Amino acid sequence: MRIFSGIQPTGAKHLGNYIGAIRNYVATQERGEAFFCIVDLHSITTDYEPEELREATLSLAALLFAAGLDPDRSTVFVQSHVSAHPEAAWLLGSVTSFGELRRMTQFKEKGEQQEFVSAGLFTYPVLQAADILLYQTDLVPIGDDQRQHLELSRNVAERFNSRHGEIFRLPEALIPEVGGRIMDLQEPTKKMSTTGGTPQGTVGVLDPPETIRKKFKTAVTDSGTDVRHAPDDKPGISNLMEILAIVGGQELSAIEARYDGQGYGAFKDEVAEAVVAALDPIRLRYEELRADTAELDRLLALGAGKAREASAPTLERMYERMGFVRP
Ligand code: AQP
Repeated sequence: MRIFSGIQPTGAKHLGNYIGAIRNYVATQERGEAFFCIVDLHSITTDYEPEELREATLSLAALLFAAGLDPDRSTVFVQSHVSAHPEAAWLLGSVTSFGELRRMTQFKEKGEQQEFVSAGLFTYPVLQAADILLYQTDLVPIGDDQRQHLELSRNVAERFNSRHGEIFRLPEALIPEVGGRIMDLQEPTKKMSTTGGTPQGTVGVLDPPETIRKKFKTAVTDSGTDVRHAPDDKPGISNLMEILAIVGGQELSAIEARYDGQGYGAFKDEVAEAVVAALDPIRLRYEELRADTAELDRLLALGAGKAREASAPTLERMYERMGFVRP
């Protein structure tokens, strides 16, 4: 089975990225041939600083290895190192309609936050479809916010297959039932986010323990005192319960039963400690790995080589089927 997912080197990765995506990269690498891509070409679709992009790319590579991606098992690589991605995106643009891109909620939401709305922000989902389809992907571990983009990738693949003959496998999303959309701790009706969240409500994967504890202590809770999973009525508590369920390996019903009649205080402390226990070893490993830039360069060069080899046959078939004269 082929597994693929991409993650942007923008800003500090947060607990939502960890629970919704990175944790599941680590779990799925056991299930088949896995490709994890640091999608730097996606990061230039909104305002960014070139120097920060360079640092964020290496930092994210170190974080992915620190979280448990095994370079002997998984192919971890940088998108811009594999030119098949933008080439395939251009070709797929011919089977993607303006109308379907205009319907993408992420484009609408991010477009509203930008003074300058780039063409790249609009065509971003086509590049994402290319990322996924080039690897004949079966499974895409992602958070719930990427559901619509994955659906678009499937539609684009189907359209290409019906116009030019079967080339692409249709990928399935793997979205966690619990933890697929971690919410901001200060505004629990909004998802935890790099660009749209509150600083105090966004827990960084690399935050030191004291910062994590403070963020949970000040997390917004709901009226009442019962620890109950009811996302519509109690978004704050339900979000904290989902975090504990995932990082602490507990059932939501067991958490409800254990805190029956006890109020919020001890519960919030337990969530904070479970998150510290999950993230602190990652932060410590990250610091070691990030210090060795030469080793990171070596691992990324290895990943790029494997990714070029795996994606080349599909790109070649696309060109042939579309009628291009090949050199
Ligand atoms: N709040 C979240 N809960 C669960 N999963 C999430 N993901 C993102 N936010 C949450 C998942 O993380 C993966 C990588 O996302 P990305 O490359 O889009 O990284 P990002 O831009 O840093 O993520 P954000 O926070 O979503 O940025 P904004 O809001 O600025 O676009 C994806 O699989 C995503 O689903």
